[in-house]
Amino acid sequence: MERTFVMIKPDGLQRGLVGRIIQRIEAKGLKIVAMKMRTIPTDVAEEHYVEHVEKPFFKDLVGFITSGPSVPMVVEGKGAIFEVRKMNGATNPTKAQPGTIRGDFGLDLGRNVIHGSDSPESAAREIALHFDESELSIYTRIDEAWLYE
Ligand code: IDP
Ligand code: MG
Repeated sequence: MERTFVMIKPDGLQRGLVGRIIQRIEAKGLKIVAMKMRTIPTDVAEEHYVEHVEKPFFKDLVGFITSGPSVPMVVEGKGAIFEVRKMNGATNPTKAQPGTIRGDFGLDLGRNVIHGSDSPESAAREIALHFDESELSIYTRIDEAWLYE
């Protein structure tokens, strides 16, 4: 089953949104197979956002993402990568639709509450960067038969 890397950013945690965000992921039918709370070290943040290394906002982005605890997770399900991106909404919360996490909970481009991988390649890279294989739990959710054929 498809997997994606999702992370509630430090603003989401500080603002007490962790529970509501996890609730949306669970209610969608997506399965959380790994989750922890961790302040992301600078070298990991730089590697995570390596595609943006030349951008003017890179330093601020890394500074922000390492500024306090985040909640990284691995989420599994049919079309998980696309479904999470859709639930997260547009990168800029002022452009994100109501009903999306960023549209409902954010106001600032740099503080947009949540991250989701943008492709299968990014998902595999980000999962390996933030988790050891041993941290993933393989299990069947009791509602799975009611989610998919
Ligand atoms: P994404 O998170 O929707 O995939 P990306 O373009 O990959 O968006 O950018 C990564 C993160 O960098 C965004 O989530 C946002 O927090 C931040 N970011 C993107 N563009 C800007 C910008 O122009 N100024 C400041 N921060 C930005
Ligand atoms: Mg991105």
